[in-house]
Amino acid sequence: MALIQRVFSGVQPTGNLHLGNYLGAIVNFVKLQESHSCIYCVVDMHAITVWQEPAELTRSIREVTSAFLASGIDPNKHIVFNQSQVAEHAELAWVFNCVARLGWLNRMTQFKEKAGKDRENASVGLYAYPNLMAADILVYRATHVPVGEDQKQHLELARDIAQKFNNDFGEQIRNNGFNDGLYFPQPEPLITGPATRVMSLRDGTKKMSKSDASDYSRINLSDDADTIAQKIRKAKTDPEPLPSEEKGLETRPEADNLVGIYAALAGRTKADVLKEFGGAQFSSFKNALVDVCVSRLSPITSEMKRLMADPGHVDSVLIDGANRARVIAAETMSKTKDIIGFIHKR
Ligand code: AQP
Repeated sequence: MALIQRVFSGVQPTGNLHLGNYLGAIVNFVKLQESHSCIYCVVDMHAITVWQEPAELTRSIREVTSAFLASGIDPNKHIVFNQSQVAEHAELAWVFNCVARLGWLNRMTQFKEKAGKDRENASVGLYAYPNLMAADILVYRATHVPVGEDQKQHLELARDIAQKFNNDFGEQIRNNGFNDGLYFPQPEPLITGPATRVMSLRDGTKKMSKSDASDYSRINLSDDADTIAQKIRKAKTDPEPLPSEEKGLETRPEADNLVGIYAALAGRTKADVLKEFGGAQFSSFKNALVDVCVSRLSPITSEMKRLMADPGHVDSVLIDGANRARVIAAETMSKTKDIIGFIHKR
């Protein structure tokens, strides 16, 4: 049985959707629509691994969906839905809880960072998060996963889980018609573009993140032009003018980050941007960065606003997408049950 080249990726509805999520993930989601069959998911079950105010969670699910649509994801040609509507994600995640090894999860750096010193008080869900992520991808037997750099380790774990499942159940997989013994594919991470790791505007060594306490650390997709301008003007820099070549950015994380953001937004390379701005002071470069950022983001922000004012429409997109996703997920789960040896209604 040939595998379809299928893309899956998700974004958590945890508020403060930012430029890093947009450049590191959503821009690539949009591009991949031309070449692949794509499934884009608002991963609300991942969101609740840390506390979410219920009303705020509902709003954030609609906000991420609106960002997908406003950025150019086509929910008719592809699938857009929220994870909790397709129960098979949780079902397969349980199977993977029994495939993945504790030692594998103990190595996950994101859990260590997020649980911090108060590890005993972290939810079990936060710890098992990578197994659910593997299930999200593999319940569609997806082959390609566009993500930012920070998700690389979780993707490797998903590949290990797929491989162990295929090894553990090799005989049953063959008996179920998969002659090569490969039921789950090894999903390939797609970490592409000049902004796979957008850094904080306040500290060029820290990732731009939804949970950073300072709103000045990130540009939110909901920020208006004045707010964007203010945040970029206040962004941390160093006293030197911009270098003319990329190697001059090596020890200057803030300069590197701003040049990378400019390049990604303008669809240019960093080298090309430095050819134009090499020798310039940050004040003039920041003005140009404000212009490109506002012109690129403001149509998205205003379309998001329009969509957010029509929650009935957004919800109907999610329900329709979930109905189509469920068909694929149910088929995978049914075969998975056959392979494991569970009795179930076909
Ligand atoms: N700074 C970033 N640069 C590039 N890509 C990024 N992504 C996140 N931050 C950056 C990518 O965005 C996609 C969706 O991320 P997510 O919502 O699933 O969760 P996250 O990685 O936990 O996002 P944050 O903003 O970093 O949240 P917190 O503060 O909770 O840790 C993913 O593809 C991710 O790689």
